[in-house]
Amino acid sequence: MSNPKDDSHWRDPEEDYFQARKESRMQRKLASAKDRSKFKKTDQEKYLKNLEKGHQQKLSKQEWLEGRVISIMPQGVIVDHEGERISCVLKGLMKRDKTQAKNLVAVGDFVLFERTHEGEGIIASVKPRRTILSRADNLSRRKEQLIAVNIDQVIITVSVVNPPLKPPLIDRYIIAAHKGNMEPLLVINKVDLLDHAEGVDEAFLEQEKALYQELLNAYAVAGVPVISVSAAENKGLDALRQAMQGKASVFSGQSGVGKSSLINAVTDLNLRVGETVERTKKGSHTTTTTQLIPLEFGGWCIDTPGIKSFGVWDLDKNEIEGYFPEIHECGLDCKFPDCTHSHEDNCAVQKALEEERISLVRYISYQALIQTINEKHVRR
Ligand SMILES: Nc1nc2c(ncn2[C@@H]2O[C@H](COP(=O)(O)OP(=O)(O)O)[C@@H](O)[C@H]2O)c(=O)[nH]1
Ligand SMILES: [Mg+2]
Ligand SMILES: [Zn+2]
Repeated sequence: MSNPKDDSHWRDPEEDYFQARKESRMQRKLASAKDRSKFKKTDQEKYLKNLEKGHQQKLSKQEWLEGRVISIMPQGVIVDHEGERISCVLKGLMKRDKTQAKNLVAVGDFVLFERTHEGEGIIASVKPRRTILSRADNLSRRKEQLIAVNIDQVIITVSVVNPPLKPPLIDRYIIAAHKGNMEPLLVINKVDLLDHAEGVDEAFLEQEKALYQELLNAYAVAGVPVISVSAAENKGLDALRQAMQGKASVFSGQSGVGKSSLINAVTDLNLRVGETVERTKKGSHTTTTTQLIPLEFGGWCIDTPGIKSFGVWDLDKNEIEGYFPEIHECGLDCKFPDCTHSHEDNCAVQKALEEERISLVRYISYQALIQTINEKHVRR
């Protein structure tokens, strides 16, 4: 975690723009103040004195306080300042900065703010973000949506049986974590259901068990840590706590996998469980908001409301193989340097698949990602 007290990197989004405008305005005012035809001498001195005072006030930068954005609510941006909750608005000029119109501030941001009233303030600047978890905007896929920033690890939460494992989604989250400069951690929840699930088809259960085993092997090979847990039966929770200690983690994954249940189980919190997407006449919305929660054993965590689909923001076809290190490594032995590992002769990846040195699940997810990007390019 970077030190929030180190203010050498604070960026004022208005500074350059503001400074340039202000200087030229000041020069004009000084010039007109010096114009004897407009001012009597005493007025002139008074004016220059005031001007100087104003300038010094600007330099002293009032009383800036540091804080961290813990949630973004309709009524304001909630900032944690030494344990106190401050409801903040954004300084007007920040809002006009069109280049970052979306997500001017995000959960996890370190900000400088000015206190206006008891429990209220105005955010003036945002510290550069160390890590970013984002996704492609649901509708357009042309916009980046920030989920959380300055987070150390993405806890990719999945469940077995209900809802069942979805490997391609796991891989998309892993890529998003790496791209955003974070560590991925795969948490497989509801393992109790593998032993005794009621009303579940036997064949489906066997298939799910086999997939579960394959994922354990596949991610060991791919270098992604995996923890198997059961929030219902308190299994694996110590290992999860240990992995979260002293870090900021974001729980990501489909709704219903047990993110809120797991956070409740490792902390003494009481987040609402079973919260699903609500459908209204105006469309659907989730009742929960993304929130940064301080952990009593050290660190922070974020529970995210259900996301129906997850697309990796700004993913280039050429970088995909790099996120599948086991495929990339095998691919070095293919006959053709531009081998797509799909139909070519002497493809080392195909050979490794046959010999089960590469997981079929990871391979399918790799090909699916390439396919999605190919389709996107055709549509454009
Ligand atoms: N069998 C079983 N059910 C669980 C487990 N963890 C959570 N659930 C149930 O799964 C449902 C969804 O849990 P929730 O925490 O709201 O999931 P979220 O949408 O990811 O936050 C709830 O009905 C939970 O009781 C578990 O380890 N085993
Ligand atoms: Mg939840
Ligand atoms: Zn190949």
